[in-house]
Amino acid sequence: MSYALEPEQVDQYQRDGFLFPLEVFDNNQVVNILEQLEHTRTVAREQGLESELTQLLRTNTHYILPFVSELARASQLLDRIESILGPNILLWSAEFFIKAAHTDKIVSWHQDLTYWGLGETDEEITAWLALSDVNVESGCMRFVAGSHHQQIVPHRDTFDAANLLSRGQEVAVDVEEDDAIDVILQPGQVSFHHGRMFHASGPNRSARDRIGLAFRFITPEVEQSVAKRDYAMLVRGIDRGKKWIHVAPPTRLFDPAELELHARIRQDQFAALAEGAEQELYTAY
Ligand SMILES: O=C(O)CCC(=O)C(=O)O
Repeated sequence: MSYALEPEQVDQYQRDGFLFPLEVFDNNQVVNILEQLEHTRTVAREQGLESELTQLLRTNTHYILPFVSELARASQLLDRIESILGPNILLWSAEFFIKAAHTDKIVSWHQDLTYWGLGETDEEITAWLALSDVNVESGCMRFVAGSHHQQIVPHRDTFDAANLLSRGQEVAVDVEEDDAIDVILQPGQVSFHHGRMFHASGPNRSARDRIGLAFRFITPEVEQSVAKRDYAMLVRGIDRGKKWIHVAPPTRLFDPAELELHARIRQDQFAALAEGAEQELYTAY
């Protein structure tokens, strides 16, 4: 069975820079994913990794959490990604965006590609998986339709501690907030967005955690132009190029060698993320 997008959905993505809601995982699968996340927390506690857990969950989780790398390879997800990126697909990052119940944490207006060193490419797409009810009250993302047709606009760093982004970065241009679209998702649904999409999200005023898992897919043609080297996991097709260091899926939760590699990757990618920053970054993206 193919989960490929309809041509009209591809057109819609090209026109608007986003597409949602896509029914990707069912309720049982969501329950299973949340159990795996809970198990991850338990094991982190047992292994003395609790203080690092927020950071570990925020960046490149596909290199250390087997269930995340498996989810990324689900045909329900990849068939749809292939409709946009073509047959050869790399997973560059997988990141949990968790806003605890009644929290002021926000994400300011930004374009993802600004600090990744991947240029202005059209060959990067985020698939954001909702693992809880994601709505205005719980701090859903907001998109500005068509904003991906612009190049990367100047951003300024705010280093606001309430911001989930590394530099509290925000676009230094006016955003037509009244025209923004609320990305309301049920658990198991996914939204796609383009790497130059203007997007943001507000605080979680609800009584439950708002949990999202963002997968960043690229094609092998995308290039890292700031960091000396960069890494990705081939999840479909082939990559005959030499632009990416391929990393195999993790073998078990928090394997010491895989944790070491995860730290090295983060350090290598840091050059791109930190370029031009005037303060230390407090999260990775
Ligand atoms: O989860 C959020 O609220 C923001 C996520 C985001 O900015 C992204 O996935 O690019």
